[in-house]
Amino acid sequence: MAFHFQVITVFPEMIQAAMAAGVFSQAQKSSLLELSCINPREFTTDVHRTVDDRPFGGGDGMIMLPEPLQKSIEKAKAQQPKAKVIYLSPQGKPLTHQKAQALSQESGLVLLCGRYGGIDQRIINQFVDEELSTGDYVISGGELAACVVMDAVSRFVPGVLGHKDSVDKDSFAEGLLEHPNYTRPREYQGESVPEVLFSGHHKKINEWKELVSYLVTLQKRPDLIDKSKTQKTLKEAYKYWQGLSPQERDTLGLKTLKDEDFHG
Ligand code: 9D3
Repeated sequence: MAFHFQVITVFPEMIQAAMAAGVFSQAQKSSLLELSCINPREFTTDVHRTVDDRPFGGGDGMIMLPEPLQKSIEKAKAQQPKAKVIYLSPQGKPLTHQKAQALSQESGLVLLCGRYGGIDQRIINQFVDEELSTGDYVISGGELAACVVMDAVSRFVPGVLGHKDSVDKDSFAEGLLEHPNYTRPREYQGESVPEVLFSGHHKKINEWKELVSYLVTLQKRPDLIDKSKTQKTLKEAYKYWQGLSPQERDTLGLKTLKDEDFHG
């Protein structure tokens, strides 16, 4: 059975457009994934098809009415009784690699998108299993966040990624950022591809990738170093970095790594 994403949104065309390219779209065609949208406007009865109203007590922004949302959730649940209901909101926990992987173990998800100033709290209380955010910044609604969740989760659904692109090798699986990559030509604008990559010595190449990953992470996201369970020690990375020329450091993208970064 395909993993079924059901998105509740007043902008279904935004969802369909965003998911119409790349691996997600291919996986839909091969029936590994299913995507459907439910528009709360279907469940309005007035001529204006109203889905929102002013907040009680005043304040900026309109709030989405509970009834069209409840009916949308009930329609989704009628198709997938066991699916988790996730509300995309700035108040949610930020999505992580671990969370995306855990959600891929479900049989499907109902993703509820708010617009305007959010939704009536009673819908969250009565129907939402989990609240998720994409990060600590404001976007205009839940739709782009739902697309981010679907993209990240679907990568863990068996068969969605070709065997050539494995999720286990993704940088966040290891807790570190990825090493730099190079393709032809071997020399470009005065910069040469690191010699080790031509050695054909796969053990050596993998050790190099791990070391450079560690250094890139130390430079760009030192906060990740503490959380990662990498075997590579700070000392080993420092020794390797000290042996590099300024040109070699530039080519590895390590321009701004400083001696102090190893001692903090
Ligand atoms: C008007 C005051 N805003 C307080 C922060 C309320 C507000 C409600 C709804 C602000 C933005 C939104 C729309 N954003 C989302 O629905 C959203 C979101 C986000 O803004 N940031 C990160 N992740 C997400 S997931 C959904």
